[in-house]
Amino acid sequence: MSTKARQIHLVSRPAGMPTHEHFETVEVELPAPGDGQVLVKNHYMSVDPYMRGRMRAQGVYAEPYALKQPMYGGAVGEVLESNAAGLQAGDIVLNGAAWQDNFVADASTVSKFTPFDPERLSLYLGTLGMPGMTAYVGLFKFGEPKEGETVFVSAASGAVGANVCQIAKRLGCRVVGSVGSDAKAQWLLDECGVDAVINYKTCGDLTEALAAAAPNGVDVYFENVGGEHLQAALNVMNPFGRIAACGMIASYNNAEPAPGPNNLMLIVGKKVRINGFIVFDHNDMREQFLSDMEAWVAEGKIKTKETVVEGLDNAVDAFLALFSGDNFGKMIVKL
Ligand code: NAP
Ligand code: FER
Repeated sequence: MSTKARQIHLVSRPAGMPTHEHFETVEVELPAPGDGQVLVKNHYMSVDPYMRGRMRAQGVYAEPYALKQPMYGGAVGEVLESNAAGLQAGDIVLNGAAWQDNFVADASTVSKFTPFDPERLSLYLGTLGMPGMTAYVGLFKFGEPKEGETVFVSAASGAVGANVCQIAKRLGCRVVGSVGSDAKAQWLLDECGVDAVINYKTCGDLTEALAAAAPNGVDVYFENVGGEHLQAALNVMNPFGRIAACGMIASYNNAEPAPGPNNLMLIVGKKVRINGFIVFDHNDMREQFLSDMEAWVAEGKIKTKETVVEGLDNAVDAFLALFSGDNFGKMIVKL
């Protein structure tokens, strides 16, 4: 029996903010799974900021998306048919075949897992998946916060940021977040125990707002945004501060490079350490991450927030929402 699949392809490379013209929905007929292959139906797919980088012709770390091919990324699905040892219909698998509702692939490209709560599969694309692990790796390996220190987090209510804030609180840090809406700020204060939150859209001068929110200075900056946020963080940073450079989303859609922060020399006098990192290089921490985070989520010690958009037809809009802040918490597409 053949199965149809719908896929979203990148058809041209955007220079600035992508629009629907850069994407196309394509229907294909899938072959029956061959030897060692599985047919999978995706239940949830992730949209993530890094996907914008893969739409460029030149990637730094990763291969660019090929034109007129399905894009890819994290997804959680269910095996419908298996021709592979160790997998059977009904198994839940993490896979890299986002932007498609159904797909056939070698069994080695999917990983079967046992969700801690089968009703909350999408958590494995957020707090219990790549973004949660990014928060964990970035904070522990590169931020190295100590009890009593101040941690500043930009895009603080997002998929990565909300986990950084809450892990840092668990470590006994003072946590200051920056977000783009009052509702996001209130959630961090009320539900996540964050000490102070700045709405960067309404706060006026960001350095002044940060200095007021972090009266003892900033010891660790978890960088998700770049630009003015990096400039303000450097201004308020304490000597021997650490910057975990996770991303700089404010610049991802720039057609031309934006001017840099004007105060980078502060890195020298303040002896600041800046560490860029990519989560995929740190699988050595995966087991520890999953056992800690599953326990913290199950015990309600880490709060999770998702924006769930329905249907593959809305996946492009879900992706674009990441750049206008229309997501609150992890952006998920339910297929
Ligand atoms: P997210 O925070 O869930 O969503 C993106 C958020 O960024 C938006 O909701 C918006 O929140 C904020 N934002 C967008 N444009 C902005 C701008 N111009 N200025 C300030 N804020 C802006 O996304 P995420 O998945 O957690 O990713 C967060 C960061 O981590 C990104 O930089 C991403 O590239 C990076 N990342 C890195 C790795 C790695 O391995 N290094 C892995 C995963 C993610 P507001 O409403 O608060 O503005
Ligand atoms: C991300 C932003 C950038 C990310 C990866 C990158 C996994 C990689 C950048 C590069 O290769 O230059 O959110 O997440």
